[in-house]
Formats: sequence, C-alpha cells, structure tokens
Amino acid sequence: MKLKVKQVVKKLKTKNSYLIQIPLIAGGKRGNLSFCELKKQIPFNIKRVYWIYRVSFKQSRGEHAHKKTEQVLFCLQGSIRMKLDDGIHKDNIILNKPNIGIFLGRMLWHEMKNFQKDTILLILASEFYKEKDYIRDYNTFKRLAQKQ
Ligand code: T46
Repeated sequence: MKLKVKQVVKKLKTKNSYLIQIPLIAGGKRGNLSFCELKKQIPFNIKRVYWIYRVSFKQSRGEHAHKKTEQVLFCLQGSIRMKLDDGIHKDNIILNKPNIGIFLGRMLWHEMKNFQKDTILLILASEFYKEKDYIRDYNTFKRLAQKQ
C-alpha cells in the first residue's frame, strides 16, 4: 500500500522507515484532536493495538526486529529516543509529538530508550502477536539483514 507523499514528512536513512504526520485539529480552549485512518496515514490493515507506559528513563525496550510485522508508533505523551538499524544504515531520532508517527517496516532493528516521565507510546501493528515473528538476537538479525 503506497502512502500519499504529503503524509510522509521525512524519509529516514534506514530502509523501511519514515516519519508520518497525521492531522492535528487545534481547538483552542477545547484542546487538540488528532486521528489517523487506514490507507491515508496507516499503510496496513491494523490487527493489533498496544501501548507502552510507565517506563523508567534508564530502561531500554525493543532491541529486536520483526520478520513480517509492520508498525506505526505514536508518542502520545512525553518523549522517547528511537534507534533504528537496518543492518547497514542507522537512525537516531526523538519522538515527542502526538501527531508525528514513525513507520517501522520489516527487518528493522529498533530500540526505544530515554523515556521521559509519563510517556505513553501507542503502537498500531499489522499482525497479531506471535513470538516467532521476533528476531531478538542482534547477530542473527545482521546475518539475515545482509541476505536481503
Ligand atoms: C515492538 C516494540 C515497539 C504480548 O503478549 N502481546 C503483544 O501484543 C505484545 C506487544 C507483547 N506481548 C508480550 C511479549 C512479552 O512477554 O509482552 C511482553 C513484553 O513484550 P516486549 O518485551 O517485546 O516489549 P518491547 O517494549 O520490548 O517491544 C514492544 C513489542 O513487543 C514489539 O513488537 O516492536 O514494542
């Protein structure tokens, strides 16, 4: 599924990854509202939604890649640093705006760290949870990534 270019705000160095911008309806005193829709901002059928919260600053999460699952992550509140690695290129970005998401495609080693207090990370995923889809060993990931 190809996204319209205007929603892709920034391509990243790592393969299979980019930042997307979703609408932000600023309501003044009423506050803000953002949304995303299938095919417009989300390039896959969403099978699963999960969220990560109450993570301490010193704790790293992720540190794996997915064989098949594609995901879009939104930092709804707070801030995190995301480190991406496709086996050749690396990216290191801060995610801290509720209307900016990051698309993570297949075979992308990712780590989330530096969770600020009260950070809430929302993730939309293309597949149901299956541990077999994870590559949790970095050397195995490197070997498989180089074959791609
Ligand atoms: C990812 C990053 C961004 C489930 O049972 N169902 C689920 O849908 C998920 C996501 C996890 N789990 C279980 C598996 C583990 O026993 O919850 C436990 C913690 O998962 P994990 O250590 O993989 O969490 P993170 O934060 O390292 O990674 C998560 C996702 O698992 C992963 O797919 O890409 O967030």
